[in-house]
Amino acid sequence: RESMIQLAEGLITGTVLAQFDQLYRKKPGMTMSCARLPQNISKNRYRDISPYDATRVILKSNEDYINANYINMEIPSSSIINQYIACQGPLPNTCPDFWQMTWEQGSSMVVMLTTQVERGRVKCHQYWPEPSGSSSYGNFQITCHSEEGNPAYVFREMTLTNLEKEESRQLTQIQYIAWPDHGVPDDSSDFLDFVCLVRRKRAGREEPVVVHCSAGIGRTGVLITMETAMCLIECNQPVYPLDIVRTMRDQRAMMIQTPSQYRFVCEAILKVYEEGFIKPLQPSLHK
Ligand code: PTR
Ligand code: PTR
Repeated sequence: RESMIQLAEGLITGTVLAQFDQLYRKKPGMTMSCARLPQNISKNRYRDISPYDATRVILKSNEDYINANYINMEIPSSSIINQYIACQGPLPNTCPDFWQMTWEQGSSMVVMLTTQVERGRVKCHQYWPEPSGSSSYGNFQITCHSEEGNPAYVFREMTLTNLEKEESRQLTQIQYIAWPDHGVPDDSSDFLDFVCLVRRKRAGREEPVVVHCSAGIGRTGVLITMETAMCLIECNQPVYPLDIVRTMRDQRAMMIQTPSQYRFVCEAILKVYEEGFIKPLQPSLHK
């Protein structure tokens, strides 16, 4: 309750945004050398977005590089640690790496927060086949069984097969489509519904959820912040959004890109707290 009053006041007086502006975008002392190796340059979508060496996801092959970081968000006074892999939207030449990572990390859920093309610019390569189709990406075959959705998001059910091991896994991909990069979602209720969906789908899974947008920092950071805040509210813990952002940036640089994204997520957190948005999941816990 205290932390929520602080947040509400901070939004009015502007201190919330001022603190966000002052926070480091990259944790001091963290290196990002692997991203700059000559053989890895073509595997980065953006020149200015690199993963920390210390927390990067390492592929189990000679060419072990992918632009992705582990992000672990611990919920104090509970046994919950929400695990994520935050990564860039796959490029044509990194689709096999993306599926290899997803396979090796045991993930069965991919959250996508971009569309393939925004304002005429390619933001993410389509790394899956059309519904009822199959495609191969290196050692992996993906079959897409179904696709359904509404104007805000799309659900796809897929099978991921490791062709070498002849093993398969079911995988769900949820794509949020109403959210341009550097911007905020068109509608905060749709967005909160979407985050609740991610939470429900995650329930009972230990493995990291793979989250990506185009660069894997702005929108990905907003989603992880929101899910973390929802968890904290459910567990009756104080919510300090700036601490959440710092914890994320200690694991992947630049998480949450713009002040307006930060403001959006802070307002959404207040909305969840005040309106009990997550009631269907955990009735009366935060009353
Ligand atoms: N620093 C960015 C760049 O590398 O060009 C600037 C940029 C701005 C990049 C916006 C992409 C942007 O997305 P869009 O043009 O689709 O808004
Ligand atoms: N060079 C780009 C820029 O600074 O605009 C990199 C970039 C692109 C950063 C997209 C963030 C972006 O948004 P998101 O992480 O939400 O895809």
